[in-house]
This record gives sequence, C-alpha cells and structure tokens, in this order.
Amino acid sequence: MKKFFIVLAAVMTLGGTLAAGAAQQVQIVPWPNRITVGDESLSLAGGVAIKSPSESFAAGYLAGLLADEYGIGSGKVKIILNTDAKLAGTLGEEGYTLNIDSKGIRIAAADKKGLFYGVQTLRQLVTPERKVPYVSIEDRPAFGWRAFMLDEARYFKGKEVAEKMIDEMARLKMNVLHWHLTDDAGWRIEIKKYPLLTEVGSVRDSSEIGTWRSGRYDPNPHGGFYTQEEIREIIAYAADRNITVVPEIEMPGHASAAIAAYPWLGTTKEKIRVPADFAGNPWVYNVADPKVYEFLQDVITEVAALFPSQVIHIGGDEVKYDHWKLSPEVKALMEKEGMQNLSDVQVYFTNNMSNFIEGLGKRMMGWNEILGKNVHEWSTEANAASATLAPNAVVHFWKGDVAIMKEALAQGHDVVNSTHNYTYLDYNYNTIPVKLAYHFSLVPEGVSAQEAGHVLGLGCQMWSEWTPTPKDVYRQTFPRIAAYAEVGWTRPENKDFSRFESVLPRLKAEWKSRGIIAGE
Ligand code: TNX
Repeated sequence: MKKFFIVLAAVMTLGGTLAAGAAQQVQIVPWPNRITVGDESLSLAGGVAIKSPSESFAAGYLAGLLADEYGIGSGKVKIILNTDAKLAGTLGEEGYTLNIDSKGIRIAAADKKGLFYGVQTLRQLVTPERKVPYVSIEDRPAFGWRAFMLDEARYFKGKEVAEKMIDEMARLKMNVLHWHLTDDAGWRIEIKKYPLLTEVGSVRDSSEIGTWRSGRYDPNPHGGFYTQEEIREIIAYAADRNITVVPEIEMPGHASAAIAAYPWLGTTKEKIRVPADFAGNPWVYNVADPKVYEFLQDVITEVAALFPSQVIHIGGDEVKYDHWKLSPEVKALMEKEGMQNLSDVQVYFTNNMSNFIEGLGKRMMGWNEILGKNVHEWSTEANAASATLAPNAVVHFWKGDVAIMKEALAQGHDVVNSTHNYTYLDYNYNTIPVKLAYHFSLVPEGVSAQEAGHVLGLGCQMWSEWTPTPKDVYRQTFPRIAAYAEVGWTRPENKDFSRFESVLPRLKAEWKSRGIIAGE
C-alpha cells in the first residue's frame, strides 16, 4: 500500500521528514487549494503521449512546454486532458483536478480555462530529472480577477514584451492584462477615425529621467503604438492563455497626448506638445463640449469592437480641475445641471461614459476617484461630489482611506483592490518588499460576506515613468508578480511565506532562462 499524506502548510513548517521531502519536490506557485503528495514519482524521461479529446490548445501548449523546458518528447506515459461541464459545480471555470500515479497523468476541468491551469501546475511539478511526483490536486482560485497592469503610455513596450509578460502571467495563473494604453506621455493605440492620436500623440520629443521633477532629460524622441491588427494578435495570444486584455483609455484627465493631437479636446484649446515631464500635467478634456463626448464615444466604440473584454477601464484618476475651474463652458454646464462642485462634474462625466459603455453591452471600470471623493493633497477641489456613481461601475481602489473602498462595497459596487502601497511595482523593493506584497490582504476587515463577494480580486501595476527599458520593467516586476499571483489565487488560510519563498529560486531560474532576469 502506497503511503499518501497531505501536505499542509502547517505540517511543512513543522517539518516532518516525509513532508519536507515532498515539499521540496512540490514547488507550485500559486499554491493549490488541496494537494496530496505520494512518495513515489513517475518518470517522463522516455516521453509522453498527450490525449485531449475535448480541447486542443492546452495539449499542444503542454507538448511545447515539456519539449522546450525539459527536452521531453513523445513516448508512452499517458497524459489525458479532459473537460466535463459537470465539474463546474466543484471547480468553477478556472478550477481543475490533476492526478498523477502509476497509470499516468490526468487533468480534468469543467472548462478549457481550468485545463490550462492544470497544465501550468503540471509544468511546475517536473523535476530536473524529468520526474513528476504522484499527486492528487483539486484546485480553484480564490479570486476571479488577478491582474497585472502594463503601462505602455510612459514607455512603449511593443508586442514582444507584451507577449512575454502574457507568458509569465499564464505561468502564475494570472488572468487579466490591464493595458494602460493612453496617458499624458503618449497615445499607444491606433484609432482609425482619429489618426492624429497616434501620428502626433504617440511621439514625444524628449523624456524626463531619474525621478519626479528631476529636471534631467533624455534628449531623444520616444514613440510607438500598436496597430489594431497587432492588438488583435495580442488579444488572441492572451485569450489562448486564459488572459483577458482590459484596455484602459484615460479620461477626463491624463489626456495631454490626445490634446496635443487635437487641441479642441481641451478647455484651453492651446496647442501643446506631448509632455516630456511625467508629473503635474494640467490638460483635461472639455467635458462641457458635446463634440468631446462624440470623440470619446467614437474612441470607445472602436476599442469595444476590438477588445472582447466585458470591462473597459476609463482611468479617471488624478484629474486636475484647474482648467475646468477657468472654463466658462464648464461653469455654464454646472449651472445648467445644478452641480455643486468639480467632483460633481467628474461624476457627471463618468456616469455619461458609463451609460454609453453599457449601451455597447459592456461595463465601465475606473480608479476610485470616479466616486467623486478627493484623495489628493494637491487637489484644488477638496469637496466630495454630491452625485453618486453609476451602480454598475467597477471601482478600482488604489488610494485614500480604506473607508472609501468599504463604502463602495456597501453601495454594491464591484471592487478591484490595487492599494498603491501594496501593489505598485514602480515602488522600490525597500518600500514594497516581496514579503509585504505577499501579505497583501484583499478584503478589508469588517465587511459582510455579501460585500466581500464584491471584491473581484487584485491588480499589481507596473507604472513606467522611471523604467524606460524592458530590463527595468522586469527588475521591478519579478519576483513580486509571483507574490501577487498567490494573493489572488490561494486562499488566505493556505498562504505561507516561507513555503512561497522556497520556490523563488526555481522561478528565478526559469525567468533567467527566458532572458527576463539576470543571473545572480
Ligand atoms: C499614480 S495610480 C498614478 C499613475 C502614476 C503612478 C506612479 C494612478 C491611478 N495614477 O499615473 O504612474 O501614480 O506611482
């Protein structure tokens, strides 16, 4: 009779010999829900026969991984991938079971998403000797929104980096690529109806370097954008890997690049250049002008047609109200609509966009300023809005008192938690060490179970003002992204930092072999 035992986080920390041995073999991030590890293993050195009656991508993908990463070709060990809709009750769409014993390897899931994740777990189980331990795993994620945000606006990354990030997200079972495509510093998505957005808005003449208001500049121009064709390819690449690409088109602030292209979009109408400075740009859309709504709706219409994502992110953060304050048109709009202050104007604008997006059969998401509460010391408009945000809007919490998030939950909003001092990948490792990232807790204390259910998950954000090269981006992202992956996937009671940490050398070796990080 073969001995099986359950590897619980607690057992591992206490460290029985068998458990310690098994823990060494089993290096999975994010850690699964339920796992039993046997004391024998199956050798894949002689090759595998992958059978996937119901789904083809995962099978080809797995064959590719085993060949590329371990030199495992075709042979006799059976790997069966199977989907069965009846499993949805226990596994949901993203869950899977993975069983390995003398008979071979079996992965089952209700949906191809789960199958793909079973494959990712299997991939992590292969040892350098090309063996896999006998295991029985039943797994599904704690949260459905596990996002990584790539800031293309500050520095354009290009398809190769985007797809590399998608591959690494997939390894870690992350499922949302939040794509920050427009900002003051650049417009990075082709919009057919408004060609100047990319002709003018995707290039700046120089770039501030080092840190905020350093006064130092790289004198070279920076530019780049994705054609709609490239975007379609990246979306398809991501979809195969169970990743939804959520586009973010910033409005009504962080709009300088668009205003540089079409000065009539702003309230001042002045001709500006795409700013080289990353901080403090005051240009905002003229939310009192029907032509500006028409423009934004046209843009969103093209974006909605391109991206299958249910959610469209409209930014909404850090809007500088100074230009609105000076604008007679905005003043007239406020009088007409009986609005009290400029936060009301932002909520009015945001609800308008939300309505439009819902009309397209989609849903709007925005940073928590869309609730109309001031969270910035520098804001000239400290009054909270009296208007309320459209109920279906997803609130992306990043800044301000946690009470703001709780109130949004109490109002029934879905919330993605990206609290900046836990999840900002542009912050250095002293500010956010891997351990702090790992201990990020998504659901605030003191909310009801029903409210907790509205916490969709988390995002980690790779803001790119000071990371001009892919190498800089990777240095900030890896290994912290692995901690966020586990925060999103693994149930809080199954988290264990020392077990997580023990897997980092293996992950680092894999990232190194893909040219993502340098050797140590
Ligand atoms: C705040 S987070 C921003 C970004 C910056 C980031 C830098 C957010 C919604 N807005 O525009 O890149 O801080 O940490």
